[in-house]
Amino acid sequence: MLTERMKTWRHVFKLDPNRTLSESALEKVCTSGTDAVIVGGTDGVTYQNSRDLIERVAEYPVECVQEISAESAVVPGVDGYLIPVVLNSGSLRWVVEAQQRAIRKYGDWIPWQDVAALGYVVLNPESKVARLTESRTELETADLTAYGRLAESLFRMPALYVEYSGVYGDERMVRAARRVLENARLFYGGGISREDQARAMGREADTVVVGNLVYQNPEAALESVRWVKETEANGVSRD
Ligand code: 1GP
Repeated sequence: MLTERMKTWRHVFKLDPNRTLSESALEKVCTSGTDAVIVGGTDGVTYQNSRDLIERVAEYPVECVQEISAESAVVPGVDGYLIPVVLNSGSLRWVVEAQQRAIRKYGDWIPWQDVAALGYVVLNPESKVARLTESRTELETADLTAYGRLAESLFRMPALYVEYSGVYGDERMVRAARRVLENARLFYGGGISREDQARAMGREADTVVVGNLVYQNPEAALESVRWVKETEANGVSRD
């Protein structure tokens, strides 16, 4: 089950099919000791560029999952599929509509044991994903914790994803989400470029997602695996 395997993810890379990565950089990413590679992005994602990247990642022993942002880009035979549900979107399209359309199209072939929903809360108003999904990013900690409880206890989602895509986020927000989650996994992603950031979010989140850094500073991106994995998550002291 993908939801079971996700419980072992401490550090993951997110690779964008719409960006170029050399073979040697890809090899280093895939053999870095990261727990999984997520293939997905916000714009310019097509079936062709997704399949190309997934096939390249599949050459390595690392788990590869596709995050579905467009139903037309779904690649069969991947280890798993992550389905974003943008909880603070201003449009139903990103909460249930796109998902319903995709299930209507692929329903009979979906390997549900390898599918997991990610309950996103998008918090960087300048990010492409925030603009696309019309996310309501002006949130207080109480708003975020309510989304966390909604994701975990009402929708029974396996993960809450605190998404600051492109900028380093507010540690207080991530810590607040941490306190209310008991079963759902807490993903953090956004702007990690330095050791102190990787360790700080590694303390709050169960799973740390590193994206842009792979393209901006590949050596630091590789180091981020160790920074996160050496850090103990605060998960045990939830109150
Ligand atoms: C993006 O959360 C991921 O969806 C990672 O963010 O690209 O800013 O590292 P960055």
